[in-house]
Amino acid sequence: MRQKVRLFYYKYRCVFLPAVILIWAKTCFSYFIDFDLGVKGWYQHFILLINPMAGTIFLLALSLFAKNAKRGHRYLLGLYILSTLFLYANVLYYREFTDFLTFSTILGASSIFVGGENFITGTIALMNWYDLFYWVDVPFLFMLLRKRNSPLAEADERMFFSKPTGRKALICSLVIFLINLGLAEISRPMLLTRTFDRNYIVKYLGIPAFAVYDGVQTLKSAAFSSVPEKGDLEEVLAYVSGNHAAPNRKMFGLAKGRNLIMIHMESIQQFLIDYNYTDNEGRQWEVLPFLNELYHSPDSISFSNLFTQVGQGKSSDAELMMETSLFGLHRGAAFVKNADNTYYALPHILRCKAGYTSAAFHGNSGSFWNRNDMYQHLGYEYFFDAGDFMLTEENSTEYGLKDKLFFKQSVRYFEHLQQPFYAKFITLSNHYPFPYDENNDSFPQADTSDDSVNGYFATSNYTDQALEEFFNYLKSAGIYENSIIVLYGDHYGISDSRNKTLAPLLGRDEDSWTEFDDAQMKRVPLIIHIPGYGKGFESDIYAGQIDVLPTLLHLLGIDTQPYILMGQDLLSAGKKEIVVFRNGDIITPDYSFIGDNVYDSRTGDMIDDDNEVIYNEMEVLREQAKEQLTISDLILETDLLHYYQPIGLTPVNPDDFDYSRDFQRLKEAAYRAGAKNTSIYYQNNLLSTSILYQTNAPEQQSSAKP
Ligand code: GP9
Ligand code: MN
Repeated sequence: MRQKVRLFYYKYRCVFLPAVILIWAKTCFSYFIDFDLGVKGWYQHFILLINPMAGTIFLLALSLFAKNAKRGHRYLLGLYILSTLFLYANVLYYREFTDFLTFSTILGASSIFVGGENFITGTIALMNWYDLFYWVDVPFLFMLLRKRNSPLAEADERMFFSKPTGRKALICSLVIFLINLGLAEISRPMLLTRTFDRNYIVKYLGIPAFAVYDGVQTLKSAAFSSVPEKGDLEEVLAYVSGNHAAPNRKMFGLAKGRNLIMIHMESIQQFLIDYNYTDNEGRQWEVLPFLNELYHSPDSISFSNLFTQVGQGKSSDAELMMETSLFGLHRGAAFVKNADNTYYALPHILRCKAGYTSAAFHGNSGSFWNRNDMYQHLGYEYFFDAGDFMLTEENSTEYGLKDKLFFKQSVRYFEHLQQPFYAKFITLSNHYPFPYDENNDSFPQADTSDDSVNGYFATSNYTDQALEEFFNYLKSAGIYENSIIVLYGDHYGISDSRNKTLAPLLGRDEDSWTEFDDAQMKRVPLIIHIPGYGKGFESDIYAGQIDVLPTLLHLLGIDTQPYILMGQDLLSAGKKEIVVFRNGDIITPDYSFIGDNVYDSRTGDMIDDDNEVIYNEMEVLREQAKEQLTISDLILETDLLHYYQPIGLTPVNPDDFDYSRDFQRLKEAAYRAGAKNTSIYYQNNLLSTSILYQTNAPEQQSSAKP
């Protein structure tokens, strides 16, 4: 027997097989350590273990076709490093986004990672010490392949690096893939045709197969994305009119004619509302004292069950939903992929229907998420980005100007807007990895094993302080009373993979934490603050960001019937209580359909899967959700709004807005208005109101560019 083994070894020793085994082992390591794929039972575990095989053999087998072993070894090493790099990039991406890399994300990366510095520091923050495991074998393989006269190299020369072996390896990978696919189909029928969730494809077929699948999908959408087919517009219009929820008469026009100030609060989650952090000495720290007061104010309509529905486009998806009532894409970001589409968005509707001036303010570079392009198409007349502010090393973070300075420096431009205006402010200090800021350390760091969880409360509190300062300014400059101020959290700060670390701080046991709990964490605050209203309330309606636009338009007295919107007015009696996530999961006040499982929304208990009545009922709702997502995708992918002009609106002309001349254009508008000038600056007798702005920011000596 020993002899036989020896003979076998001498005959088949080669570099190819250990290379395959090592990549397989690293992938399995990542499945268990880094990715949370929701694998259940021995059958799914078995599939998980075999799924990296086919793709790995296929890729590395390409090196076997080389002319000779020497060249083949070089190719093998190259492909080996490529596989490792691809796996590792997915690991890092997953740690932040709980998702896998897609071609669209990779292609759109330049707009996300402007300024290499953001990218490098953000990436380093995602690394762990045990990541060495992903790379430690590469130098060994390199050394092994350099030894040209080793027995391994000799065997490779003799029989492995040849076309017939290459062909055999490819066939072998194909057979393994078919077996893998067959086993996967048994566990999850129509895996490739039906799924909305990337997790499933990786769980059943592995990362390389997912990359191929995603590549095919991307090519398909590139090839078929141009124009709507006959009947598409009718289908969409029929859906929209069937989905329309008539406005609540008592609320319609409640804020008519007021300035609209929208505040996009980076990474603020609903669980922070009324939350106190308790430190090791037992002291309580209220994270959001100002927002809590605002949330419970009699002038506020606040929502306790409003969920973020963003996809890979994160912040930009939240903006898209808030301003167009369309969902982000299944893959990539519409802000990047569909920036040149026609939109009838909030700034444009307000301009056409009620003469509003519109401006967006953000302390990061305008190219991030391709905002400078997209905003023109959304109809923003002005966009003040990092280039319009004074950024110093001291007053900015990785993503741009710190919130307190951002609001303060914005005033210089803000006060020149003609009223009524729609102004949007996007905060950024509370962005992952929530770094400790020694200049702003009035709130303690939490004490868990994860630095980003530890910093989250302090950076959220910093944003809260910045908001309070901004509100104080609005009051002292006389803008507050005549405005409606809308604040929303854009998406999670603490990603699913970190929720278990957070659990004890929420009084929860990390071991009992489930995917249902992850879904609950997708609640974000929405506060509609109408100074002087006095009849505010907290609504517990189940809804999502997609529903905000029709709500706001109705409050501003604008009929939404002519528009193509996916959401429904949150204040309407006809609002359906269903939250649709981008991956097709749904939540209703009664049940939550997360992945393959249905949960009781009130208790979090999983419903037995032999309870056909509930499963069938939820399956029907999921189909409806899927229809809504498909309609929204169709609109974006075919640029459908280009073929539909709602009554009372003309299409946006993006070339009207030259953001490089914002300040001059503001002054030109003031000049044109003459005595009818309605800007705050004009009303303040041509004196800047900046002087009224009080901030305790230690970095405040920096000021806006003249
Ligand atoms: C930065 C910002 C962050 O400009 O809006 O976007 P996100 O990473 O949250 O999608
Ligand atoms: Mn964001």
